[in-house]
Amino acid sequence: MIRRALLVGALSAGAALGAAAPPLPLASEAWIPAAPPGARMHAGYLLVRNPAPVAQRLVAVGSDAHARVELHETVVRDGAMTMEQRRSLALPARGELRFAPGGLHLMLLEPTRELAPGARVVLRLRFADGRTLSVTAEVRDARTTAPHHHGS
Ligand SMILES: [Cu+2]
Repeated sequence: MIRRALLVGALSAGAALGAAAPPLPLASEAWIPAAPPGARMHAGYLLVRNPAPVAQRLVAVGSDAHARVELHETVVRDGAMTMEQRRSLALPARGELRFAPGGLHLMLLEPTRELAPGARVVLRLRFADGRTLSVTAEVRDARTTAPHHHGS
């Protein structure tokens, strides 16, 4: 009886270990609108998908071309468009997190090298469970790839 109980215990520990490591989220469509030379910040856009049946949480992003990265959301407050920082973002089970112009974006601050169109930047996403995911973003001329809502 004791031997059987131990075996059941070992099996459930194994199942718990498996459940703790769901498939890693997938990142794609990563791009950075080119900014004027000398710009001190860039926006970053991408799509993050979660194939797992459990929710994830994006807690930090790093860039190989910026000193720091913040998670921002563009919102309208008192009739004015403004950006708010998010400390982390929920990634629903089997859902997605879309960073796109006018909404969620990465705020890439203090570039450490010049980013002309065509340049590549490696973004590293870190999740609440400690796992990380890297994706390469291409710098693109924003005027030809996305509608610009500031006019002119
Ligand atoms: Cu921002």
